[in-house]
Amino acid sequence: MKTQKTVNIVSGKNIQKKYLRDEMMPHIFCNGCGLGNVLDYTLWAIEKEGLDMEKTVFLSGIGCSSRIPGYIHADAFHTTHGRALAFATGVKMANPDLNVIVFTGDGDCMGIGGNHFIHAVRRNLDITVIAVNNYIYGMTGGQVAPTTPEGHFATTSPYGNIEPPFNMSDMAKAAGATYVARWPVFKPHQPINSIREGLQNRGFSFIEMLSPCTTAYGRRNKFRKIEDLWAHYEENTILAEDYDQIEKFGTPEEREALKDKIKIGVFHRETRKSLEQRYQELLEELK
Ligand SMILES: Cc1ncc(C[n+]2csc(CCOP(=O)(O)OP(=O)(O)O)c2C)c(N)n1
Repeated sequence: MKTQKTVNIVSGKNIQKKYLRDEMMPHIFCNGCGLGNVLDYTLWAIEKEGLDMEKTVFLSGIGCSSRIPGYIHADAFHTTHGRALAFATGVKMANPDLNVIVFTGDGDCMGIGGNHFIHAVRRNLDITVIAVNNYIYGMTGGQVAPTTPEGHFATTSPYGNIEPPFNMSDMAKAAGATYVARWPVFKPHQPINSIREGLQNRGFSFIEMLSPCTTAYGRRNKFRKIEDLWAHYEENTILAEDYDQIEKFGTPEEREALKDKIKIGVFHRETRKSLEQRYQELLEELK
């Protein structure tokens, strides 16, 4: 059961007062980083859904993105690298009434945490995972990640990455997530709506946020100015429906122009019993 209280939306700046821990400021995020936006959008989604913060717990692994729960005035587990989903499984199974929200990075989720990820998804645990994809290991200074695009530069790929990257949302869908969406951070409404849908979904919800890392990724990849990196996301993302239309009906030039484009949107919605629902049913049956 999702626990909700009466929705009484607070106005603009008050959202920060209501949900953020003053004592944690100033935050650690660099200028031009998208993590503040991810945090803001999550708070708006929580506010609009009227989630009871006494019944909400945040978990994260290790990385810049995994620092997000530390700023929120709520219970949280800052766990070990890649293991947030293992801890989240324990929290949700032990106390199915809690709203469980996980923040993870592309390295945390798809690198060291890859195995935990596919199994948590397969089980359709009722949690909302906000995976921040910045194409790099940000916190440790810019090593290549499992999501770094081919040819892009990192401290450990100084001549360009020669490995094909994982597509996080495709992985989530293939492993069995019941809600999957990807959005860049430069606009608020679609990510907020997706986080809301994720919170409503009784199952594994995966929201991939494409977020610029100016310090570790941008300056190594010819985006020396913050605005250039943000513009890159705006220019190179395309709604999945539009992509598919062009692929089917576009001219050869239009199809060629799709080559480096990143699909965004809601990729998957499905209704399937969650792990703790099935577990409760089994307990009833065995009684
Ligand atoms: C077991 C273990 N291995 C390695 C590290 C070092 N480490 C800390 S953060 C990090 C990368 C995090 O990258 P990502 O999940 O993409 O998060 P970002 O900082 O980019 O948000 C690594 C390798 C660690 N803390 N623990």
